Amino acid sequence: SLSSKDKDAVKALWGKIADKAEEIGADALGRMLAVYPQTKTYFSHWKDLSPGSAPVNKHGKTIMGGLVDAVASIDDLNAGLLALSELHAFTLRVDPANFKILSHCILVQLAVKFPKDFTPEVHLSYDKFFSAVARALAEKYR
Ligand code: HNI
Repeated sequence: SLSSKDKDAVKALWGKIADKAEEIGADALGRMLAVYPQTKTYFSHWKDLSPGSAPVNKHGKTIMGGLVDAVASIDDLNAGLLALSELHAFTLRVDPANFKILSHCILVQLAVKFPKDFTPEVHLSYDKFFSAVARALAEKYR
């Protein structure tokens, strides 16, 4: 689980991420859809699923908003992400394996956008954070 050092590292870089959240979310989501085409099935009601399209950019921003809530509730992710977990489990029926895939795509963006800040230590803390977010999002599947 996340140590207080991990939480501090996540919060410290989050300030910078927030400034570029739209860009990061859009790129990560566009990459997920392009590189892991099985993830497209959940978004088949969108007109255009290609990277940079309007719905991809808009939903990238939405996902980052979900992560803003996650950072805010980092001390109790299960409670903070309860509604989102219910949505993804019962309504959207997203295979939880895909949480890892999207998390990875976001990590790539952090590494690219913040090469100096994204030290091995910060990388590890963010990796743990995304694992905890994925666990919390999958909580309602059990
Ligand atoms: Ni996800 C909707 C956050 C992973 C498929 N998703 C949302 C919303 C948020 C959100 C916020 C909007 C909720 C609302 O309308 O109240 N999703 C997150 C976060 C992660 C994540 C924080 C992981 C880091 N979602 C995924 C994954 C998939 C996914 C991995 C599928 C591969 N999400 C969806 C779909 C919707 C969605 C589908 C509805 C989109 C729409 O516009 O119809």
